[in-house]
Amino acid sequence: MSLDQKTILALAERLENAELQRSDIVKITDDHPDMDWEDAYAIQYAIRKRKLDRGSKLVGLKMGLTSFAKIKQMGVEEPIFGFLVSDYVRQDGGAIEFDQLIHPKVEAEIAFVLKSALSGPGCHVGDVLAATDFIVPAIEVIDSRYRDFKFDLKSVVADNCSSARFVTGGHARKPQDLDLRNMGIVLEKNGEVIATAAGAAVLGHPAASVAMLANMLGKRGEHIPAGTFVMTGGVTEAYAVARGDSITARFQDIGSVSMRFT
Ligand code: OOG
Ligand code: MG
Repeated sequence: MSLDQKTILALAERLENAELQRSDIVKITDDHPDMDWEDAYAIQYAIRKRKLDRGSKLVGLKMGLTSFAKIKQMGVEEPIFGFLVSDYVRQDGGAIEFDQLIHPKVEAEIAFVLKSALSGPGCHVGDVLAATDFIVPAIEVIDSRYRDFKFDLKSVVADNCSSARFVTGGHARKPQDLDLRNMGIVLEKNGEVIATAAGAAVLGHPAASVAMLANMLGKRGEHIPAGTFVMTGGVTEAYAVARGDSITARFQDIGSVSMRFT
């Protein structure tokens, strides 16, 4: 840790205010260039505590920057994780209030719901498949609190990995009934295809993303509890949306999810 507790809490407040007041800020490493990974996650956990203390419910976890498309788009090289709270949840086919967001982008993601807990180190794809209750499709709306989505890894970790909204739905399937590596995904905006991908876009196998999450949490003395909903990261690059846009993501074998920006 290079930052003291007071600074961690102040940065958490600054970032969460940027989210709640919909006003972007410059990346926090500009003021704190010596900030380390522990500081970055400490700020994220402080934002999580602020939300839970206010009555929000923790509803899942997410991995970010797990596909080559995302890594290339953002110019950063390592997967990261964040949390999902009830405030982010919207219904499948439902409205996303554009005015509550700064500069939203959408990404299609394969999500897992676990029936048993997972812990690292050494967690692998086999463990994840054995612990998975079912797989569902998701669309995540990311909305970096940083001006023009410009950040480095530590800044984006502190900002809860740009998390803003998500929708899940489709139809749940057991992992043994699916070919997760070859699962085709089509992302559409206003009825037009804007991106396509396969499950293997995420770390070679989307379950590898959940395993990596268990291993990253293991280093912190934490685990993924049974019942957790986990989004494994955007399979394609993220696409900017405007008010009035409709987004649909179609996933082979597990159905589709959609949202519209109003
Ligand atoms: C960071 C969020 C990454 C994903 O799925 O890769 C993420 C960002 O690109 O702003 O949610
Ligand atoms: Mg994402």
